[in-house]
Amino acid sequence: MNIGLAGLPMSGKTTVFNMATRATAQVRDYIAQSDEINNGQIKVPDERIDKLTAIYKPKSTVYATVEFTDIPGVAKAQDGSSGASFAGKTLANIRICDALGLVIRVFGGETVPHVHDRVDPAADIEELSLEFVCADLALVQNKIERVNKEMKAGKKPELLKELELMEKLKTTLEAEKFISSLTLTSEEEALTRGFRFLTQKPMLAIGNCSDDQLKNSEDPFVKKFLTAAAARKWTTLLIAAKTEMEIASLSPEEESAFLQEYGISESSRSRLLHEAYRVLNYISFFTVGEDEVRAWPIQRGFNAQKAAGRIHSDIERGFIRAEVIAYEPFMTHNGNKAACKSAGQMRLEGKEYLVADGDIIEFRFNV
Ligand SMILES: Nc1nc2c(ncn2[C@@H]2O[C@H](COP(=O)(O)OP(=O)(O)OP(=O)(O)O)[C@@H](O)[C@H]2O)c(=O)[nH]1
Ligand SMILES: [Mg+2]
Repeated sequence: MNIGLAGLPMSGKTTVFNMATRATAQVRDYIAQSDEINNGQIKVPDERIDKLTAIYKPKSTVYATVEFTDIPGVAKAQDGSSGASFAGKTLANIRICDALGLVIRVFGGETVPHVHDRVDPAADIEELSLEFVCADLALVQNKIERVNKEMKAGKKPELLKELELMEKLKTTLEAEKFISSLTLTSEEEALTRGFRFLTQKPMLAIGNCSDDQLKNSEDPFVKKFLTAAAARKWTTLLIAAKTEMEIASLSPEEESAFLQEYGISESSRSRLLHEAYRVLNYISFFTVGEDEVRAWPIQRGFNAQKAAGRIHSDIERGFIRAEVIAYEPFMTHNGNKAACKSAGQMRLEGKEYLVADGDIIEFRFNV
């Protein structure tokens, strides 16, 4: 799962990236035209995995991971306009991500330049949204033209369906609404998949603010950010990225001591990861054993066979059944499978079983 950090230049994307991944990528203090992309993997903290590890003492423990991509806010420079509209390359980089963390500037502009020489989170959100809408609209219009051409060569019912869908998307986008605001049938959903529409992606709006703003819910910029993001129905997260980036350079022990001292229960990194997981509608199932305790991230709604495919395509192909124990009873029996089984807590599930968050699973398969 890949989360793209996108936003206007100088909104703090690289700072958020460093904070999230404990990396030390170069942040900037001037508006530049660079297309350097940063990538980083980060494990998703999960105390259930910690507890399972304590029981099994396995040779290795594997947490679920999330990949962050820091996409620079490269503007269209060629036409000399002062607008921050994205270059095609930036859009292409955003398009390949599974979800977007939109980094919106909420912090002040005294020392750090802003592309438009102002700090206005609501206007930035509108600018970004419009940018995404226009990019998707261009794809839709293109597709409509192509389908129309094909229809001339011979009407086909499936083309008609596609055309109807594209017209629906066009109307939505022309009203500056996101494709994600539409309720699509699973057939329509499948038809849109290949396009990787920007306005169809799960979005998390990250308001990058100062320490003071973080503590002050009455701050006008914070309010503006929250209102504008709510109007778009986005999940929001306020982060003081610069401070958090500095904290992220501490060792994990120093970090937790620091957080405790400041009365912060959860670091922003961990909040960011949890929110990302939620926005993406991801859950984890677990496999346990003396060799390995491991979390496997899957989208909610995966059936047992599809979930098996996360581990190996052979297990998916040769799927026979899944032995499933829910997390809670598993822990009540101290992680003892035999005890769970005799207590009637182990279920034998078939291919179509919908995997639940925290399921401990052992797959039986034959290839
Ligand atoms: N005061 C303050 N400054 C910040 C904050 N976050 C980032 N900055 C500063 O803003 C400048 C730009 O930060 P970056 O993280 O490089 O911004 P970016 O969005 O990656 O910029 P581009 O890659 O050029 O699009 C740097 O000088 C940061 O130190 C913040 O929360 N508060
Ligand atoms: Mg950057």
